[in-house]
Amino acid sequence: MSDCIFCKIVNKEIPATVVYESEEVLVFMDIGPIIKGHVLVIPKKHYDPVTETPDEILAEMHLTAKKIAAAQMNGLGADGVNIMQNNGKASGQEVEHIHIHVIPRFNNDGHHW
Ligand code: DGP
Repeated sequence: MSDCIFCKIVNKEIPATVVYESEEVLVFMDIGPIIKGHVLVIPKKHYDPVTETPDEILAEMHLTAKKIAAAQMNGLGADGVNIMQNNGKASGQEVEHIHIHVIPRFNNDGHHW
């Protein structure tokens, strides 16, 4: 989609700090991290919301989120990880290109939802 900010990141029309990439998905640092290390997993192809996203894409996104979570816990030393995905303005979704937030959490990091 031409006016989608995440499609622009996929197409390298705007910069992002990419940390992982496969044929189907891209993982990059969130521009406004809740905690240092907060990343987003997106499909390279535009889908939204979750109910319109093919099962195989959701599977790849979630398996990628699992890999990132392992890296955050084993590499970054996170004590826990939030994995979340918003759908619709009522849920807090701002960017209408499906994405999974993967957020490392640390004991007493001070963040409360
Ligand atoms: P959500 O509220 O679930 O739609 O989350 C959207 C996230 O996308 C939010 O945490 C901030 C992030 N974001 C928005 N615009 C950009 C951008 O241009 N670059 C990057 N890296 N992240 C962005």
